[in-house]
Parts: sequence; C-alpha cells; structure tokens
Amino acid sequence: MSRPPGWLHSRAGGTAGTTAWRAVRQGCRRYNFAGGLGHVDSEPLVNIADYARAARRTLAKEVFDYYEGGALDEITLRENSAGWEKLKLYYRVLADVGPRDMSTTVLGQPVSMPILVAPTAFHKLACEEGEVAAAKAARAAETLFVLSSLSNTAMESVFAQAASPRWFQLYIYKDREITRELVKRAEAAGAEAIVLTVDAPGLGTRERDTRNNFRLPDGLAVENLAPLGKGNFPEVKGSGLAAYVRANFKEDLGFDDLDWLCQSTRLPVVVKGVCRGDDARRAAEHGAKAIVVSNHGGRQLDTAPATSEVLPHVVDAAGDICEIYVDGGIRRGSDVLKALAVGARAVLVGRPILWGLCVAGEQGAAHVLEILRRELDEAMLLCGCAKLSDIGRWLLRPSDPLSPISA
Ligand code: FNR
Ligand code: LAC
Repeated sequence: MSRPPGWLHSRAGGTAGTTAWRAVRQGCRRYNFAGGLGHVDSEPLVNIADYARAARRTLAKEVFDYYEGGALDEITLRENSAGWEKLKLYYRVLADVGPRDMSTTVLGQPVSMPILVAPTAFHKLACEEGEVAAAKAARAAETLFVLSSLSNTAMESVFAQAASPRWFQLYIYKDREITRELVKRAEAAGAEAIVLTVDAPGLGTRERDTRNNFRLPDGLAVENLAPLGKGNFPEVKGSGLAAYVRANFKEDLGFDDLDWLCQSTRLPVVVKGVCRGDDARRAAEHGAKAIVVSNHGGRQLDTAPATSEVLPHVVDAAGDICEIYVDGGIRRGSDVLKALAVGARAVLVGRPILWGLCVAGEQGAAHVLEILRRELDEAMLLCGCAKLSDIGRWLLRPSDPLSPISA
C-alpha cells in the first residue's frame, strides 16, 4: 500500500500501521534555535550525544538502527569512539595563544575548519529535504560536503545547492557503463573530486537491518541510479540494502579498478576505506590524491581496528605523497584535535550529521558542525595551539624532543 504524501513527518499513530513499514518519524518535536543554542521540546542540545538521543526519540526504530548500527557484534563501531577517548592530550601551558585559526585546504580547496561531511546514504529517512539540507549545512559552515552514490536526491539537484568544495562518493557497479555514467554525471554536475569507497565490495552484515527487514519506504529511491534502472532494492526478506549491494556492487574490486577510474576522470580521486599503511601507499602510487582512513563507521568488517589505531601507520606510510583524512567515531572537538595530532589533515563525520538532520534538518546539521567547531577551538586554546600547524604528535606524549617547547 502506498503511503500518502507527507508521511515522513506524520505523527506516530497518524499514518503508522498503514504499511509494514511504520512511520519513519515517531513524532513531531519542536525544535527551537535561539542564541546559538538548539533545544528540542525545550531540552537543550549541547553536544553530539544530545543530538543522537533526540534523534533516537524521533525516528522509527528501523531507521535509527540503520543509521546507528554496525556490522555483526559492533565491536569496531564501539572501538572507533573509544579509540579517540583513550588517547590523552599532554597540553602545553603558557603558550600565549591568541585567536585560533582553524582554516585549511583539502586537495587545494579552502575549508573553514578541518571537519568535513562524510558521505552517508539515504538522507530523506532523516528529513524531508534530505541531502540538500546536508549540503546547505556544509555550505553554511564553509566546509566540504561529500555526496553518497546512494542518495535519495539526484546529484544534479544537490550539487546545484552545495557550495565548493563538493565531492562525489562512488561505488563501483558490476556494470561498467553504469559506473562510467555516474562519474560523467558527477563531473557535469560540478563535483570537484571522486571519492572511491573501497571497503564495500560486499556489505558487512548489519544484524539490526536483517531483523528489521530494512528497506526504503514507498516514495524513496536510490535517485542517482533510478535513471539507470537500479533505483530500487530487490524485494527480499532481511536487509533490502544487503540484497541491493549483492546484486549491483562489483565484488572483485582491484587496483585495476582504481587505475580505470583515474584514467576515466579529470577529477582527483580520493580512496576511502583504507586500514593499512601498505594499501594506502599503493593506492597513492596508483593515482589517489588522498586517502580516507576509515572502516565505514564500523559497518563493514567487524573487529577491524579503530581508525585511531590505523591512522599513524597510514600517515607514516603515505603521508609524504598524498593527503590523509580519517573518519569513525569522531564525536568531540578534542577527537578532531587528536586525529590532527597523529597526522590527519582533516576528519569526516558521518552519524553526527544524520542526527542533526533528524532533529532539525539543515539547521540541526549546521548546529552539529558548529558544536564541533567550538569544541575544536576550545581544545586548541587549552592545548596551546593557535593554528593547525601547531598541532603535532608531541601532544600525545609527556615530553618530546620535537615539541615546539624545545624547538
Ligand atoms: C555510511 N558510510 C558511507 N560511506 C560511503 O562511502 N558511502 C555511503 O553511502 C555510506 N553510507 C553510510 C550510511 C550510514 C547510515 C552511515 C552511518 C555511514 C560511512 C561514512 O562515510 C563514514 O565512513 C562513517 O559514517 C564514519 O563514522 P561515524 O562518523 O559515523 O562514526
Ligand atoms: C552503508 C552503505 C550504504 O553503510 O554505505 O549503509
């Protein structure tokens, strides 16, 4: 049975129960943003965890589980955030820090801070405006927006409303012509880099999605692929997304696919999903201009190491020949500072943006980015760092011959 228009924002009990898929939103909550502080139903939204809790109350279980969940026992999912928490900051005092400057560049493109928006699928499960809301939030924060191949809005509409820098994340389809077409359309639509995700030749089993029979509700599709005949999930029991990936994504991904992509596009290629120094170096030697150290937010291979553990190896192996970014479990500005201390140029955030979108669309996602910016600014001040280049590995050790103190 089809869901009537407006179902995304229906109150629980309104249209719920009319299909097997219950209303995506369980209730309408009042969001109020005054004086730089967000509130939902007068509860203050002070940090990312507040947004996550508010999102959980807002979303249907199936959607919240899809966004929040990880593969199998969710060990990597938990360890990603725990890894940043475990690192300790040996801050420097009496460092005479004035106003902080956190502006930087990614592949030569300026961003106001080293906090970027990771590609995540299906934003219309979070809010009506979907990916356009996320792109506008990144634009307001003057940072990078990466659009997923698996968006609920066609890339042409999203990029038209996104500011520079805007990159397109690519999954390689079994059908080379489909993949070629996605790349050509991304170039024409104004994408400024292609982010090739390499950690998903198949989908890690998310048991929550299996139990919930996760699928897109009526009216939502994989819009970029709809004109290419791949807009809908197969009708199956269990996770419809897992069946979609099995049917469509190229399983035997190899370095020849990276070579093919680098030859097929004039845009720089970023390789996302790397877990080892040797792979990072090889990817850069095959043409990648940047690497994202990532385990897909713990959603692919469970018991893969936390990205905080992988990052130093990748920086040491390939940091001299390409830019290195990292994502996974970044929930505080101090996590960002730690990632930069290890050697990342910038971090990406996935779920925090989704929670912002769930709670209040563009405004919520923009507030999430401002929370992280403020926390990073505070961490820089308290660590004795006025600019990003002051941040280094010395911060993670009690004393260091390379510390700016002894320099
Ligand atoms: C993702 N991620 C992802 N990555 C990608 O390359 N293409 C995609 O379509 C998606 N889709 C997606 C959906 C959802 C719901 C999540 C949570 C994640 C992975 C994403 O880019 C990023 O690597 C992680 O989200 C980073 O971890 P945190 O910040 O969510 O902990
Ligand atoms: C995910 C895919 C689609 O993590 O990247 O759900």
